[in-house]
Amino acid sequence: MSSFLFVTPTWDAKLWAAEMRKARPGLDVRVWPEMGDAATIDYVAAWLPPPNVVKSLTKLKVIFSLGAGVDAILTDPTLPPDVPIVRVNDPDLTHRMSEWVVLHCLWHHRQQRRLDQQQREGVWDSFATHAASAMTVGVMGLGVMGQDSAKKLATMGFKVVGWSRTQKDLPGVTCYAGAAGLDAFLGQTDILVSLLPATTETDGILNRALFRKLSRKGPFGAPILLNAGRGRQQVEEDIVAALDAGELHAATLDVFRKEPLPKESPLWKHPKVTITPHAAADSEPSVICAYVAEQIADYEKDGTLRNLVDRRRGY
Ligand code: NDP
Ligand code: OXD
Repeated sequence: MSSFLFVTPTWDAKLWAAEMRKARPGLDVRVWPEMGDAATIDYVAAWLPPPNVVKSLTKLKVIFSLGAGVDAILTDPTLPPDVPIVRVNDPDLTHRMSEWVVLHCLWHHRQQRRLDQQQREGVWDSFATHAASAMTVGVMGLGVMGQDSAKKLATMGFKVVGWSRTQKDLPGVTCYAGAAGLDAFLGQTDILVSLLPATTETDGILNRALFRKLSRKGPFGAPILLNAGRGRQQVEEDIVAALDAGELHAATLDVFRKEPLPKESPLWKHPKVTITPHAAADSEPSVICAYVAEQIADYEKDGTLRNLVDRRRGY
């Protein structure tokens, strides 16, 4: 019988363990810190593991990230270097993210904040609106999440451009890649959506200098920012300053440098900011456990693992 350990100090690991037992009956599922003999554990699923815990599992075969993002695992400096890391790539998570992206693009495009204000004030003003095709949405990160969002945004009628590390070819999406393609991508973008992973290269990429390169030809005269990638990508003081200076029209932020977002952050009460609490794409325990169970079954059959993390790239 194989053994499996959850190491999730900030999540409800007992709930996850119950789902894992349902997904793979017969698996010996344990929850850190009550892990028994560390040398008997074959698999670990982790989110923000404390240092030396994963390292202590001397017979470990696979590390599973409980999220699509792996920064919460790679921050452990004591991680054993040779154990493969598998991340989540599941349609349920992807579709949830696309819902968030499409919702917030439409929310800004259809000026819902203004309509809510009008309702509060009892004002009937059917102001002129514009077609989705008047806006270009620029998706940073054309991986699993970015590609699905880009496709759905194009279906809604938005013009869509995308940017990634390596060149992509996607129907209906003009694709740019790398440092050489960044300015051309930004220059067309009226709504910037970040679905990038947190890496040393993407740290702080959403800053004021970048915002100044975005298009000002859209219907609102200034660009809109959406970030559901990771908070480390955004310079929060720059977002506030750019909004106050009219260099950004509005922002929807799901991720923050510090989570939960501290009470004193000016983002909470900023009139041009919409906040969601790292909930763009919720990890549904039953779905993620079924995905992990399937990977274990394939691995135990013939050694196959899918959606492996490239540690050097950082995602
Ligand atoms: P993928 O690994 O499939 O895609 C990442 C994309 O980012 C790839 O297209 C990659 O380019 C691109 N990229 C990485 N580094 C750079 C760079 N330096 N310059 C340009 N492009 C770059 O990840 P997913 O789509 O599955 O997920 C993306 C991120 O979304 C996760 O890492 C996580 O941080 C976040 N996330 C947030 C959630 C939330 O609820 N807020 C939920 C789930 C995920 P290339 O294809 O060329 O390698
Ligand atoms: C993820 C997340 O990476 O929930 O899956 O942020």
